[in-house]
Amino acid sequence: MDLSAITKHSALHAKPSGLLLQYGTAGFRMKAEHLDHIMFRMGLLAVLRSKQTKSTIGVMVTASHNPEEDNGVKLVDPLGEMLAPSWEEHATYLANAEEEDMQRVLIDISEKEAVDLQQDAFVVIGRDTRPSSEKFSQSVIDGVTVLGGQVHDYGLLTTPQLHYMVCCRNTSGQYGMATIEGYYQKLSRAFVELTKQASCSGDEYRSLKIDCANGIGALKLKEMEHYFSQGLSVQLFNDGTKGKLNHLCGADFVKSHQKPPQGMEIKFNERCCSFDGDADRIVYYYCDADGHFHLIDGDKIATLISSFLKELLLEIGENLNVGVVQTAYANGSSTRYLEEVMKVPVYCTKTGVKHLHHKAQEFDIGVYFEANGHGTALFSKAVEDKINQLTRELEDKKGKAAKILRNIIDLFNQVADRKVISTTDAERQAVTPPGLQEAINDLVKKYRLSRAFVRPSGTEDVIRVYAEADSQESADSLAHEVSLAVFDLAGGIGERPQP
Ligand code: G16
Repeated sequence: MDLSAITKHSALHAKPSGLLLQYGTAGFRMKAEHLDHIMFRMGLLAVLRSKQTKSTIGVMVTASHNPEEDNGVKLVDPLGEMLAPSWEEHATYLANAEEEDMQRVLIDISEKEAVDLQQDAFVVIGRDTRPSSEKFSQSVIDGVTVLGGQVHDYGLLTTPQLHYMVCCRNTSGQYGMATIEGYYQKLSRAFVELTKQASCSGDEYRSLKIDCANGIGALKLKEMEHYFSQGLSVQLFNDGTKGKLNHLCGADFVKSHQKPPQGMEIKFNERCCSFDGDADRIVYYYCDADGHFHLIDGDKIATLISSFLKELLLEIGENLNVGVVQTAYANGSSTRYLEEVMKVPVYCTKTGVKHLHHKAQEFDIGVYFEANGHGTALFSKAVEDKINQLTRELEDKKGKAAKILRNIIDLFNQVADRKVISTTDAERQAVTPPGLQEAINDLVKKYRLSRAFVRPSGTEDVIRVYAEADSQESADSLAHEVSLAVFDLAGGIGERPQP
């Protein structure tokens, strides 16, 4: 390692003094103006991780659902999964090192993780459409090159596309071609095949209105559209030509306001969906004949996917171990339905795709979704091999079900001072400050079929309050009462929460 070069380059990406940041739910996130040093340092860290794993590592520059002024960065591990927890700690350690300690911290991490510094390193980079993202990618590249790593900059990419590229490169192309073309071809082929096998064929089933959150999803869908046009015609909204990223649109807005995004009129029977800023969340919705809005969020998507998979498995006569993983945000009735009607075991983990993904890997088929629309289904290698074999052996209805499963496997991209409040039990119980959980318990008792919890966000400087009850009115009122309890007991700042 050329330590003097690191010191010199690091000074060009100097850390604002006193700024302490933590690798959170999805990497580092905050106002873009404070992040340049983090980008450079994550370039350095990606090189160490690449040397240690002898694999390609991904770096994604994005702040996803956060406002346009924010930015962020996350590292992607060799099989397209989120960074390993011990390396998240190293990321925080390196992010907070003072300039004069940079060399020592890098050596420290290398020693702890037995990194062979002579090993080659390769890092791939993607970025979203935020105004600050291009410059930040350059800072990541500076970090990678100063440590002697090689870089491939994919430029503008969605987060799932970057995960895909990393996985392809580390499986010598077995998962697919590590190009944007390869991504479009793999997914579109599986999708078009599936639509050919589908029993419903009317035009209304083959058109979709898509709210792209004024983000990268719009650019990528425009590139991809002609690959799948045989199976689906799409109409794009909030495509970034005028509105601001994630402003009054996108999956987070639609999910939390339970209404359509700005700029999209929905007629009865039209199918609609929203992405978030880096296109790794999706929620669907429609309006019924009375004009009422209906949301198909992550909970419902997980239920639909697992029911469909169970039907197909029944058809081919395979009794596989299917499990669903949710977070505390999952609506209680979706959990009850899955467990009691579908007879599928349901597990609850902490918020963050990394936690759900990890748990889902324990099953033959693990379906995981956060209510906010992040998720996928994971198929174990043994199941994938079995389904490939059945696709060749089975005929008629069974053969058709096996082929549908085969295409589903290809279609699902499988890769995949608020701290005053601390939580336990997969974030469903507040441990501190004292008295808060008791106050929430008392409030919950006042409403029928209700549940509520609070947790510090890992991506924004806010406390999230979740409430459910037997009517919208009761849920809103419970949420308000819980936010007042948080405000009073956890030292809220600014105005008291309004109903
Ligand atoms: C990220 C994570 C998600 C998480 C969300 C909100 O999503 O990847 O797993 O649900 O943040 O997290 P929190 O409630 O801790 O702020 P995204 O789409 O912003 O990358």
